[in-house]
Amino acid sequence: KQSDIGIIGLAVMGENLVLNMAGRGFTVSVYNRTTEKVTRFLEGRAEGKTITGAYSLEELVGQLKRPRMVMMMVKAGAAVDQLIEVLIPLLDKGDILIDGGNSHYPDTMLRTAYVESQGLLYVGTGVSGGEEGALKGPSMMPGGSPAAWPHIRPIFQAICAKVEDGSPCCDWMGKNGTGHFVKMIHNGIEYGDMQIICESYQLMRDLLRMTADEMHDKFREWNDSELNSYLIEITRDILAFKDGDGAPLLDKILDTAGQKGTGKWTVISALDEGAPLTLIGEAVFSRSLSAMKDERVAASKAYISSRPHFSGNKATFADDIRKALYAAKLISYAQGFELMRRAAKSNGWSLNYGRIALIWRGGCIIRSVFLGKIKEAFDRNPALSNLLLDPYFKRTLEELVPAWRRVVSAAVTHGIPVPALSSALSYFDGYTSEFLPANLLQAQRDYFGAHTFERTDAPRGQFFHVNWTGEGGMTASTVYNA
Ligand code: NBP
Repeated sequence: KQSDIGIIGLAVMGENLVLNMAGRGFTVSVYNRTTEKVTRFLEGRAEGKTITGAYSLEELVGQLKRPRMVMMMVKAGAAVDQLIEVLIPLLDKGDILIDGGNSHYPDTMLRTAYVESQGLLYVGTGVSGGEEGALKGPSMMPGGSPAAWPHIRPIFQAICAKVEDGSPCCDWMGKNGTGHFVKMIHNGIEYGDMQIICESYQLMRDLLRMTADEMHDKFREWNDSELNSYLIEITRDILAFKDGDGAPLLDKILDTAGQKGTGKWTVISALDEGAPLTLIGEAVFSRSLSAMKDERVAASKAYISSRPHFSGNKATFADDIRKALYAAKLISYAQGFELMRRAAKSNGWSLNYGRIALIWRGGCIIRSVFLGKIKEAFDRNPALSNLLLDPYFKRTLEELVPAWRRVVSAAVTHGIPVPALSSALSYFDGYTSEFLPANLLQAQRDYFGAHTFERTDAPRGQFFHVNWTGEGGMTASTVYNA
């Protein structure tokens, strides 16, 4: 009997995804480069399930129904290209190659074109939710050769997470790199959400001097509010977790953050697209600053700070922090969706933003009740240019802004760093400003480089140059946007 799908790579993600598929009634063939892992898996967690082992790629391909579906769950990068090269000659026209790893979307764009040129179909799919998601139902973001979707759909939509009404957290994102692009944005948003939660925690810990148990209670309350989400939930539980000696384990964890690069990719993409993704940018830089532990320790001794004590009402301020956190979250998602809109335009993709919000509602790290609000915003207006213009966002932000300003002001006066909460507020103030100081910027550019400017009293698109010093000529630069 032939298998429905073949999986290459039996590390944490591959193994759990295979068990998920088998649990949903699919037959799966598995292969791993280090073949002992195949035997170990078959004799262990896979025992008695509809899972067949293969000890070579030829054997794996020979075990599959047609059109064959081969899914790679291996380390992103060179391993994927090597496997593609070996697999192409083993597959036939119309067979489907799927990359379920965290590949960078420009790589997936190139691979899709290459694999399609060989007569095969290619899918790059984001899989989010870590180990538990892979086993119980991840959020899945496939994109690539459109003809592959009807074939992979029954399996993907069966194994993925579901929202309360049963809608699957998996849908077709679009052509070539869209799946991995949307997964990258998901990871960037994850960086932002984590950062604003961490800043809120620091404000409670260092400004309000709250204990871990008190903060645990706050996060528990917050998780029952519109902030209800996986990341708030795990933060609540982390704050309650005690070490062997009964003290909070969190207090003993070194404050240097690691990163694997997907946040950085998101910010690079924002810079390429000219999208102001300020909050996620600050989240990435904050991890970098945190990693400079030794320098920070030395600098903390060099600059003896005289941070004033907080003298306001703690309970009210803690609630202000909740509001600031929610406001910044609204901004972060508005910025993230804005980046998607721009990248879609420059790559010729048509992304369905409401569908993306729905897919992230379950299974993944950023799952939250709030994503339902984004889905509703795009249902109201699929062509919405910026989430801040949606009536729900507008009403909510107007309500939150006073508390948000109080939190950022107090953080600044008390010397508590809040790069994400404050940069999001500056973005909000900039986005909602009719006048920014870029008139001066344009004057400076014209002054030193004859870059020209538009005038408020002349039609847009008409460019002027002025001989500011009387010494320069009247020749304008042709590179207006330099
Ligand atoms: P890893 O990223 O640790 O990759 C290990 C797997 O890749 C092993 O099966 C290994 O085989 C295989 N492999 C390597 Br390394 N080089 C290979 C090559 N040249 N040819 C064939 N196989 C090769 O596994 P993971 O943590 O399960 O993640 C899998 C993918 O899913 C990654 O792209 C990851 O970024 C992504 N992802 C991970 C998570 C997570 O929470 N871990 C979440 C979402 C997405 P071997 O046994 O022979 O060394």
